[in-house]
Amino acid sequence: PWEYAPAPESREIANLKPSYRMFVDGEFVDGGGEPLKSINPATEELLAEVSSASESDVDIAVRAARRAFERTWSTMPGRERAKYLFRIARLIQERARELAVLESLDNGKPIKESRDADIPTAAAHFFHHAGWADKLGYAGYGPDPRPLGVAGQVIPWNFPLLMLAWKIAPALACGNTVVLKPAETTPLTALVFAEICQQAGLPPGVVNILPGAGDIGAALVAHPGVDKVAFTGSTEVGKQIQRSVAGSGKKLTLELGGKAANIVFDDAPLDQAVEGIVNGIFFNQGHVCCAGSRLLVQESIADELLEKLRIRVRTLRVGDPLDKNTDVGAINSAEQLSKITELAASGDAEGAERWTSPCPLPEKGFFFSPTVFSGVHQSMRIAREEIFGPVLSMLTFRTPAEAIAKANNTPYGLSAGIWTEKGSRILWAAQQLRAGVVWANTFNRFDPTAPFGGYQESGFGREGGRAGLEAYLDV
Ligand code: TXE
Repeated sequence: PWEYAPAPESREIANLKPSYRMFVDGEFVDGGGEPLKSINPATEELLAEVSSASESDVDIAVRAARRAFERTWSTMPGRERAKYLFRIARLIQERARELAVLESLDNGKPIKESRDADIPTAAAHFFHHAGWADKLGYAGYGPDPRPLGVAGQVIPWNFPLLMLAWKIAPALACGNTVVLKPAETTPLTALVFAEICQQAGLPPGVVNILPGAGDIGAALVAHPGVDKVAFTGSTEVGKQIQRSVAGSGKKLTLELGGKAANIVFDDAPLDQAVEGIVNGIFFNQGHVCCAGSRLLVQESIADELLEKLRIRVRTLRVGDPLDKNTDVGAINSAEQLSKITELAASGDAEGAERWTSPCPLPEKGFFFSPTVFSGVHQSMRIAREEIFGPVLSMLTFRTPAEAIAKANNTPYGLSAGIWTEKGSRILWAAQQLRAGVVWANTFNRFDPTAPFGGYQESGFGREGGRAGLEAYLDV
């Protein structure tokens, strides 16, 4: 086993403090809620105490955001707003190492992912939207699209800083102000982002960060001073939020769960497909809303592909998130670990064949072995429910039409993948698949210029690109 031996300097690099405060109206202040304890999921050690908001803090923050909207941010020319966004992007780059280590400590994700994916993509999001701030008249929404007002934003724990960037960058570019609630298990990088806002000289109240649990998220989205609600998280909470804002006139976007199909045809380049399958389900421990959690393989190549896949998964190193060679880090919380364990057990009970990676797991911390289920049928829970962990369910198909029918047999519709040499089949499948994103001969690729979002119970609205601006403009 790779023993977890956190380099003492990791806390220093992350500039970890024993306690963090919430950020309201340009100041770090104590909240009226019960403080949160942020745990390192790889060691179960306490990282920091984080002051959390009460309902009256939500009110104070929304009022601060309203004042900032009316007095400074919405009346400022777009080219001036752009300068702040560029500054924020540059500061994320300058503090990238600190942010990456802190993200891995707080979330459990491998450092190579926070270093190469989360933090640079968050910076890219601010660069991209800085470029829009003075060009909104060319976005295709008329010459003078207006901001909506105060955005109440609630984000999950799987990509803490990146989800913040997806939410805050477009909101600010369009002239809105923000009150954002990070997830209760991963508030730390959001509070470093608040420092970055101060460093960038952002006017007070434009960005407010309120750590707290679900009740604070509920109070935020229900607050009458909020004009726009943006949520990423579970489908269950998304439905509650949709009910809560119904009839209020608030604009709403929801980015919820998924159960994506990754479809491999018999003419696919198999070694390349194996890399895409592994990346599709084991990236970020499978805590990815668009994870390729259902592998659909053409029957004639199923045995060969499964063998290649097992050989590849054997090489994945599971363990210390701060080790640069780690491929699969820690599960974010004990709750998520028990959800994954329970769903995987249902796969055994329903007759699927479980194969797990032989890589030993660290003794402490929340870890789950990379797992591949074969012999999976569509009726099984592991084929229908979002597991949100490193668990792949393999099904087979005979014809392209059957592949599409199985891929679409889900209440979700966030993403899909297709592996084939045939360009015509890619175009056909992309039209047939009910998914917001379809990747061809690749998986889990993100870019701020590309709109991301779902169909059906995966939510509605798009984030990124020109389409993403629509959520923050009165067009
Ligand atoms: O999600 P929640 P959880 C899925 C995934 C996972 C499951 C449960 O399947 O296993 O959801 O995760 C805040 N009003 N996804 O329990 O509860 C909460 O504080 C307003 C998919 O963590 O939805 C947090 O900030 N806000 C997903 C955020 O919502 C509320 C990412 C997400 O937490 C609230 C995460 C309420 N009533 C989980 N209750 C994705 N789409 O990527 C909670 N929150």
